[in-house]
Amino acid sequence: MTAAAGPSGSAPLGVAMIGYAFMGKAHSQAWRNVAAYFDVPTVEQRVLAGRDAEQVAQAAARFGWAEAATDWRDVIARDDVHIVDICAPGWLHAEIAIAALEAGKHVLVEKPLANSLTESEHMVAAAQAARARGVQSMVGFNYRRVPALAYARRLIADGRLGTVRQVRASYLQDWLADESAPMTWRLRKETAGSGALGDIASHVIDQVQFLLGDTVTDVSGRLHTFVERRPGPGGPEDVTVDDAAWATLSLAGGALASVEVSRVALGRKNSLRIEVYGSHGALAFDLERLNELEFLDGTAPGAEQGFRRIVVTEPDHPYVGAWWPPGHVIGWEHTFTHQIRDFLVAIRDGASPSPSFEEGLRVQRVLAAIEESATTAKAIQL
Ligand code: SOE
Repeated sequence: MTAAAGPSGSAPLGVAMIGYAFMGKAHSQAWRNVAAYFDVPTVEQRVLAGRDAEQVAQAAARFGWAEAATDWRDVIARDDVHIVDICAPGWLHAEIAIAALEAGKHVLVEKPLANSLTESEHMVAAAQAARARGVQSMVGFNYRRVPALAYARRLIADGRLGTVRQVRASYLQDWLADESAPMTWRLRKETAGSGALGDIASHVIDQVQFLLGDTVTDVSGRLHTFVERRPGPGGPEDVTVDDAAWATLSLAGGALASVEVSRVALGRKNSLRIEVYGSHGALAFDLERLNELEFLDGTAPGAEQGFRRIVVTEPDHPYVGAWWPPGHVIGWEHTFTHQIRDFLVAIRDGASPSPSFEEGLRVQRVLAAIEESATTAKAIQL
């Protein structure tokens, strides 16, 4: 076990990224631009790792990485690498994250934390041992860094909604609506762990717990696979994960949440919607209008009540003061820059970044309970 790797003096922190597909691309742009907008330690994008030598070299050149490598083990052994950002698929998270933490590297890992509870528990143990040596770790639930959602959390924490009673949350996509969409690693249980559940309900569950500052205690769930076979390279293959998932969640503070996620909701491309209803106010958010938050102040005179649209681009809204003047909107990719900003500030300050691996494990426990409830048709206590 190695103590936190750190550069000497004010030398830049060296970053390595493992994986260069969709999430690698999103994280790379954040590593490239974070220091231009936020006051963070200087970083250098030292090395990008992936299996295919030619493709990883091309991705490294395009995404701003100084070097490319084909073995992540060589990368985490390097003395000039202080941070490892894991954007590889979920079945690789545990092995890479644990090895990197043991080598003294700070670790950012894409969500969900892992594909199984056992792997997640091992990752938490490694993160706790590493934390004691000053080595930090974080899970990439990027929607926590949407300014409107971070602001919604602030309003809820400040009591502007009174007692939160009810949350309605959905995350709908349609990239699997077409029955001829081919098999991928995301549709096999052994590589993805689960389907829409782990991929997008994980975001929703994290968001519900984040917004309310609360934890799920009880779960009822249902899963469904609408398209059971899809074309593979050698002919049709069985889909072994869910296309859609539903759950009702009880939270320790007394609120109830409904969750609905799907990858076959025709016409919905990446639609994350969240509504929160309290005794004195309510909020609504829609990712397709991510600069906006609807807020209803239930204490206003009845004749004046109604949802008002807050454009979350004022300098005192979370994160946005670093970007453009009020009203100059930001996009989905900014959430990754904010995430890396928070991670780097925590590393600089020797603080534990959030969401921690423990918070990631809490989400995994809810996912596992939804699966168990779907199989047993019973509510599951956490
Ligand atoms: C695919 O469904 C996906 O890319 C998720 O894996 C991401 O976490 C989500 O932000 C967008 O959709």
